Amino acid sequence: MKYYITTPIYYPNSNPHIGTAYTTVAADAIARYHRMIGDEVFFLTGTDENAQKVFRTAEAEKMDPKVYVDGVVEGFKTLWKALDISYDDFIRTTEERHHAVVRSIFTKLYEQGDIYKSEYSGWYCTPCETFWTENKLLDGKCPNPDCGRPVELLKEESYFFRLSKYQDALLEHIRTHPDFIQPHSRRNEMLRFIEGGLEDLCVSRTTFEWGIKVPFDPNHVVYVWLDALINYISALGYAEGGGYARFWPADVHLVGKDIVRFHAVIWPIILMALDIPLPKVIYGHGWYMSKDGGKISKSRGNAQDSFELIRRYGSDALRYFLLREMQAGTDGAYSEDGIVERLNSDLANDLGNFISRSLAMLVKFRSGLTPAPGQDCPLELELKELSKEVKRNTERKLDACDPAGALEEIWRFVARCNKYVDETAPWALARDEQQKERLDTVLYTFAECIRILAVLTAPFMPGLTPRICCQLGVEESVISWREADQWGILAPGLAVQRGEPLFPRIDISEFTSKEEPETAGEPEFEPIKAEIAFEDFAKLDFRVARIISAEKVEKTDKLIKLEVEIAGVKRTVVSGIAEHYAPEDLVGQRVILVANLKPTKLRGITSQGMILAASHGGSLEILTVGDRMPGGARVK
Ligand code: ME8
Repeated sequence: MKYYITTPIYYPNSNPHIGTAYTTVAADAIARYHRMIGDEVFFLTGTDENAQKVFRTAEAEKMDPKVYVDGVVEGFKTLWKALDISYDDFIRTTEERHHAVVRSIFTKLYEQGDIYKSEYSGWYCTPCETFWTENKLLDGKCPNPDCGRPVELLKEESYFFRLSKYQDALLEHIRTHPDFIQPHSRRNEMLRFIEGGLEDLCVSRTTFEWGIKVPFDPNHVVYVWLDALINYISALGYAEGGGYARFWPADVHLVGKDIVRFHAVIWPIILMALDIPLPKVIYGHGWYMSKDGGKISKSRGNAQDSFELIRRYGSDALRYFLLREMQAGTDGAYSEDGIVERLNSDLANDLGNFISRSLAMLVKFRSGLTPAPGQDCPLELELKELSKEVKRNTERKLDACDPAGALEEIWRFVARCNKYVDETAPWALARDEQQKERLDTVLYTFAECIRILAVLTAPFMPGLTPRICCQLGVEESVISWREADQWGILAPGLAVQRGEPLFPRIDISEFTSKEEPETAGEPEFEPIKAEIAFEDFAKLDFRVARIISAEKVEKTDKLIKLEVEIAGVKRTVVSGIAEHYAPEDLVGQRVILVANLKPTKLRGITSQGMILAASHGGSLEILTVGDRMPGGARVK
């Protein structure tokens, strides 16, 4: 079977955050599950770069827009790597492969009369990249409940797309395909919206040049949503590409509830007009909300740095939290305390503890070798029954794009495993020679439960699988979804080992404590150097430099190679900060660079400048400025 799943392509006008991470991690878990059941999977993500708001942000940063988006896109890719996202393709809408498809589709729709030229007179919300008619505005502002920002008046010649012509066909499709828009509450919203009547959509702009030019009328650039939605087929090489023939239609477009309307109205109508099949499912999940009830978003400034969260809790625990806390059909509550709570209770207490105590007993009572089991008793039969039920339900939940529901099921099995340990009390069996065979059965069952848990958790926490396999003394090839409810898979005689705790408990105050550390043995300050003349100081040129990428210099402990941007120009700088910063924590930071220092070679790399850092008593902190300052700004 083939399986094609997509995330939205995100605007690279700011770095990714926990919200964008949620959709990507959820799509990743579903894609991984489908690979495990043997499907041929295509998992697509990417960035939506031709938006006016992206252009405006670059302009505000005084940067060439392409240089700007290149830097932000690197940040997306670095985060996806840190979160173990297994995408098969990353499409950028500035790529020619995408432009060519958009141009040909726009021309085709024009030639067949579905796009026509007229004049647009109305309002536009740039943050939402949405056209609004006067009567839809709320107090003269954007009516989107998450936005409410000022709109701009537009009066320009534009091309229009005949949405109205396809209104009835779309309604018919939604009514006859009950699973097309999910969850069903969103389907009902969409039906009501379409029944209210569709107006033709303005699909070109003339007041700026950033974007894809209309091929037969280059004063116009294609409206960003028309352009963006086409990514789902341009990435497959539409219309001739083998990927298109193999994978279209998509099985699921996973999106946030904010953009269901674009996917459930504009996208199907484009496809209908092109006479190609519609995607099978558009799933609109809820939002992660902060404690104060606002949506987590870059513009609200309430998004925590995802790299820092990964550094603190690990990619698996962050993935687990994100997937577990967003219940189907509702919004999810985001807080760092919430991550710690899930980590300490579900991961450390329930899962980690079961694995570590059962392995400890295998080590203690059977010298770490899995015994051959004897006869099953009702307790084992009950576990076996439950494993079948849990596997079935997990599959059902993942088919319904509900990773939280799937994890809830899996944790029913975790809870049962812990109860099994208490009920069988192996420590008591070990004291009775008559119970040797019973103890063998119980200990073997422990090992099988651990294997089953390694299988079931693999799509959600891919970093955990090899760690469990290592403790269990098996190759990763033993991780087979088909065998998640089969028993007797592990050969007796495996050498298990009790390794590091899989999820050490975390004390949140470690990260939130404001208390100063003990002051005993204060380090000494370096003496101040000899005076210099102002003219000497004035020779130094300090600039804000935005870090685009960072990587450790191979075979060194201290050096990091940075790519920085100053006034739209890239430079390489080698800095001795590797003992204090992980490379991924540096991307996106705006540091202070001594910009006119003579280049020097470090480990064969030419370093063009030096970044400033404060250091005292063995700790070091780089000097940074906030994002109001573009790369290239003078520091005096
Ligand atoms: O809308 N909680 O891009 P975008 C959960 N480029 N998910 C969230 C979230 C939150 N607080 N915040 C964002 C666009 N998301 C267009 C898409 S597709 C052809 C074009 C996720 O960068 C969620 O998936 O604004 C949402 O739909 C998406 O990020 C919006 O990303």
